[in-house]
Amino acid sequence: MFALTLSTIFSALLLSAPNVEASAVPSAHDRRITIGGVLLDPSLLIPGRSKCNILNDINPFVPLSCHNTTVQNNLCCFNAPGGHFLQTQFWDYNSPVAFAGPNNSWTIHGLWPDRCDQTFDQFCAPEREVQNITQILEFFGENEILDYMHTFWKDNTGNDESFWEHEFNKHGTCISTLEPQCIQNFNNRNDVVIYIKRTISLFQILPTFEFLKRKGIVPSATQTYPFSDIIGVLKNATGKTPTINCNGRGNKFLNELWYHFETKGSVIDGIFTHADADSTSDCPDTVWYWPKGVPTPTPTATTTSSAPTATSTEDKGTIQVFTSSGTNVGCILSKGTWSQQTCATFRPTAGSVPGAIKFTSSKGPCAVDATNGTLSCASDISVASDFTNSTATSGSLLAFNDSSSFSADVVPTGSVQSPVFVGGDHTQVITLVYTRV
Ligand SMILES: *C1O[C@H](CO)[C@@H](O)[C@H](O)[C@H]1NC(C)=O
Ligand SMILES: *[C@@H]1O[C@H](CO)[C@@H](O)[C@H](O)[C@H]1NC(C)=O
Ligand SMILES: *[C@@H]1O[C@H](CO)[C@@H](O)[C@H](O)[C@H]1NC(C)=O
Ligand SMILES: *[C@@H]1O[C@H](CO)[C@@H](O)[C@H](O)[C@H]1NC(C)=O
Ligand SMILES: *[C@@H]1O[C@H](CO)[C@@H](O)[C@H](O)[C@H]1NC(C)=O
Ligand SMILES: *[C@@H]1O[C@H](CO)[C@@H](O)[C@H](O)[C@H]1NC(C)=O
Ligand SMILES: *[C@@H]1O[C@H](CO)[C@@H](O)[C@H](O)[C@H]1NC(C)=O
Repeated sequence: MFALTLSTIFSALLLSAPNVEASAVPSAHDRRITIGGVLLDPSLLIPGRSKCNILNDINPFVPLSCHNTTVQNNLCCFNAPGGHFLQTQFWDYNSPVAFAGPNNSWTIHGLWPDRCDQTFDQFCAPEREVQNITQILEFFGENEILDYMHTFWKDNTGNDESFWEHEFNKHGTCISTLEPQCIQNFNNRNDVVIYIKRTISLFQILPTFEFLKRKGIVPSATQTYPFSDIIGVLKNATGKTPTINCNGRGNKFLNELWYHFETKGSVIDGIFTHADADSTSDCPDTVWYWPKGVPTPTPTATTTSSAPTATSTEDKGTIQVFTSSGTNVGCILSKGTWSQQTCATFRPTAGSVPGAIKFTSSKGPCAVDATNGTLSCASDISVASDFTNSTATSGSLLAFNDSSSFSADVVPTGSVQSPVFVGGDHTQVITLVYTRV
């Protein structure tokens, strides 16, 4: 009775809703209204309910998250302190094609709750962290969602499962309305499924590739775009300005996009409203929207050339460091440490097995220390370690012992040098990309 009435109201509120069959109408507990919203695919129905009075979500006197003027006591029905949400997306032009996702779609990064003051919490509940998202989804029979995630929620080093775990463990555990005591029928970690489905359903109403394409902005290796056009189109599509981050040479390549929201009620079954950004874009006035699967220009190439990397007779290059968010932060110094200082030059030579490579810097051969697992290059190293690589569009993604995850304790700034460990056990998980110069 209740549900029927509400579905009717909500269907009426959904803008540009196509003719919808009854079965595709979301239940009252899965309603979600956004500007330009579309009805959800039935496979995105949320396996859980909040304990909130759903009428609160449409009550104009109930505040939006981050807009309350009095203290809100029920944080199961009001997102706080993380009340500003970001649905974050990647344009992984720079990743190995197999890990970059479809060439005609941006891919999902995650759903992040920021505080209302531009800061954010992370890893809020170690006891709720999971290492089995694939099993959880399989347990719930969500094989379609799993397939979808392997297409659209891509880790740029190929470790999709650990990327999803990272997103839930770091960000999902900080959403107050998603805590187990807030879920009416909490069971078998349906909080994880809810996080995933809410993220995907927001992503689906934010088809960045389509938004841009409709205005004639498509990936190109020959033409740059005014950044104001890109941001203008996306602002027109959602009513609010997103945050866009660029990377690559000259920081000119579109790479990441954050759409901002505030909420009424729970992330489980409340309302998401587009919101102003809490951070500014870092792109220059003119940007590349570079096609996936096409090598980026070499440093000497002119901006109109898309010529692939020239093969020099004497191979040498830098080892660039990418953080788990896909951002290029500094590179490896000649001693093998990570820093934001001037990059060292490395010379690759054939490894001891086919497909492997070794590196030497000005300090000497590079090897992984057998006792503590750190990377170092020094003249007293007699045997350089073998690394393997997968060919990326603009370099080689390095792996040691079959893992492309490396890690460090801190992201270095200024003159700080962070030791680099093999494997992803330290706080800052990074990937290393050899880039020929
Ligand atoms: C990485 O591997 C590819 C294919 O195995 C190879 O062509 C390329 O030269 C390698 N990169 C380096 C730096 O050796
Ligand atoms: C809004 O609610 C949160 C959560 O109760 C509280 O911490 C914050 O102080 C409130 N803001 C205002 C302006 O009262
Ligand atoms: C994506 O790849 C397909 C197949 O290679 C190609 O036909 C299509 O033009 C590409 N689309 C874009 C947007 O680059
Ligand atoms: C996943 O891991 C969690 C926490 O370790 C556990 O409670 C849950 O039973 C596991 N689920 C499945 C389907 O394996
Ligand atoms: C955004 O919409 C306004 C108003 O319709 C229009 O004038 C403007 O050209 C649009 N901007 C872009 C970049 O599409
Ligand atoms: C790792 O071991 C090497 C060789 O003993 C040492 O030089 C280096 O400082 C160690 N690094 C760390 C981070 O412990
Ligand atoms: C390589 O990985 C395996 C399994 O993960 C591990 O047992 C082994 O110690 C690693 N080898 C080195 C040299 O790190």
